[in-house]
Amino acid sequence: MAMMTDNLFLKIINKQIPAKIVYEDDLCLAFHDIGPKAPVHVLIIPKKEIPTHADIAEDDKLLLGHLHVVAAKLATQLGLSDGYRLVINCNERAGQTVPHLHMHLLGGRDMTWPPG
Ligand code: D5M
Repeated sequence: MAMMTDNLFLKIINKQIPAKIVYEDDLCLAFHDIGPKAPVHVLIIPKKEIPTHADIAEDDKLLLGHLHVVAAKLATQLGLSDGYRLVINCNERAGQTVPHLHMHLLGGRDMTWPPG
């Protein structure tokens, strides 16, 4: 699927469209994916507008670390202590469809490797 031209996730951050939010703070938001690929599939996004992983800058180090801390806490809260996967798709060839950096937190089933 092609990358959207519209930043849908900014609309979720600004509460212009609904989402099943599981965590929010000043820096990030986490909500259930609308098309879950596992029993648990949550997206963790920065509130800062960063289109893709390739756009991460030196100044974003603390923010990116924060997203990982939130992901680890959510994984525990959502019952994924036996295993989970974090995925960031970067650009269309890797499957990114929404032009706002997002980390997929997937779990609740056995995973295969390598991913498709
Ligand atoms: O992942 C983009 C993900 O965003 C994909 O798994 C579907 C999800 N998505 C799209 N629209 C919504 C809304 N409105 N709510 C929740 N989740 C949504 P990518 O890595 O870009 O393919």
